[in-house]
Amino acid sequence: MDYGLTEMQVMIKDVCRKIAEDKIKPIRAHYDESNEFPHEILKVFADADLCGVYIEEKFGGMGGGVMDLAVMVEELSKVCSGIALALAATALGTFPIILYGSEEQKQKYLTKIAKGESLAAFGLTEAGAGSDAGGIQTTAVKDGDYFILNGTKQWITNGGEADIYTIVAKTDKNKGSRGASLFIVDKGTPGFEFGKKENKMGIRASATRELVFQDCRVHKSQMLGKEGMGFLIAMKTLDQSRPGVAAQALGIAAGALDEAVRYSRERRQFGKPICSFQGMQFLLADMATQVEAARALIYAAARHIDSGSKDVSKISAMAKLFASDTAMRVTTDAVQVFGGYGYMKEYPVEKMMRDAKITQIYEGTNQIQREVIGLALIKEAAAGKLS
Ligand code: COS
Repeated sequence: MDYGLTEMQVMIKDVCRKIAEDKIKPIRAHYDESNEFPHEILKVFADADLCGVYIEEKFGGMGGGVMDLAVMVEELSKVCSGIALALAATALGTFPIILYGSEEQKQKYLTKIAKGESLAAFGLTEAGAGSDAGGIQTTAVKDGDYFILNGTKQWITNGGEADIYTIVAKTDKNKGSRGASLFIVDKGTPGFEFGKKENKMGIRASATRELVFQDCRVHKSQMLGKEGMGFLIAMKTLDQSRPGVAAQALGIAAGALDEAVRYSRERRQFGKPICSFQGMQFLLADMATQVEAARALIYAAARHIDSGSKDVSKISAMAKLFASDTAMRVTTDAVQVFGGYGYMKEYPVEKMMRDAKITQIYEGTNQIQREVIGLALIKEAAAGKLS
């Protein structure tokens, strides 16, 4: 189907498909089993110029946007969303710099990310602050030209592997969400250590780790935007990044659909391929329809964001909500198509089902996405806007 992709997006898709088939497929089961980070693939991504598809050309990127990122993440996630996440989570950690970085900050950090020299990570979540992002307890107390960070961030994707961390911390505990600020913290800064590495259900090739700040001194030049803007920057970052999670979910669903269709043509029961049974055809038809609907919504959301519109929260949340629910349904059905074999680790669909689950949870649970959508609808109605 023609999705109206630009020449560059077609090229990104082709390059990613080749990398996914030739380089990722042979190693995905190993990294899923071992729970190790796939360092070997990072050079492949860098050599293919994939690390900067969404970064401005003047900082060494390809000059693309959220749509280009979505195309890349979808294609890589068809084969392994855990490995693809090294790039997708870097985008999440990089968006605050793209959105609010000074020219100097962009020059210093975006160039390294675009070249593939550094991964990035975003540090918002804490043990007691997940959906309630405004409830973070990490503090950044001013001390002359420095801020002193104390606190622990939890479940940080690329934690330990990234060199660049965008961290949300409270600079004024009395001001609620307006008392948060955002800092770029380099790996190796004294007082910044890594804690527990998580042992997860899915996306096991991705590193998920605690970030521990103990009297960590960060120069004021590392602040993004102005003091007190941290929560706003975090929310705007999530508006940009959620279509990326949606694309990851779409890739997982599309990958599972491909596996299911292929298997249904090979597997014979009652003397014929199982795809010749109408029950199987209906199941595959529903899976394929949901995948196309998710793709249409994600591409619409990504293109809307890239158009420069300020009004992006609702469509971004819709894309993430719909695509991640689709991924869960489609991967569950793919396991069903494989029957008993689908439940076994020799076949890829059980991994896809495990990987799909996180997309309903991270970067805002789907309950939070519904809240964002619902509030936007009410605001639009109050402003007299009709759908
Ligand atoms: N864009 C711009 N501004 C936004 C915004 C957005 N997307 N979302 C909220 N804001 C603003 C609000 O307009 C409000 O501004 P004022 O102080 O001027 O009124 C301020 O931010 C606080 O917003 P709100 O009162 O809605 O904050 P809540 O604490 O109720 O939280 C939700 C809102 C639940 C939407 C937010 O906490 C959230 O997104 N949580 C999920 C976090 C998440 O995704 N975590 C996953 C980990 S990150 S990988």
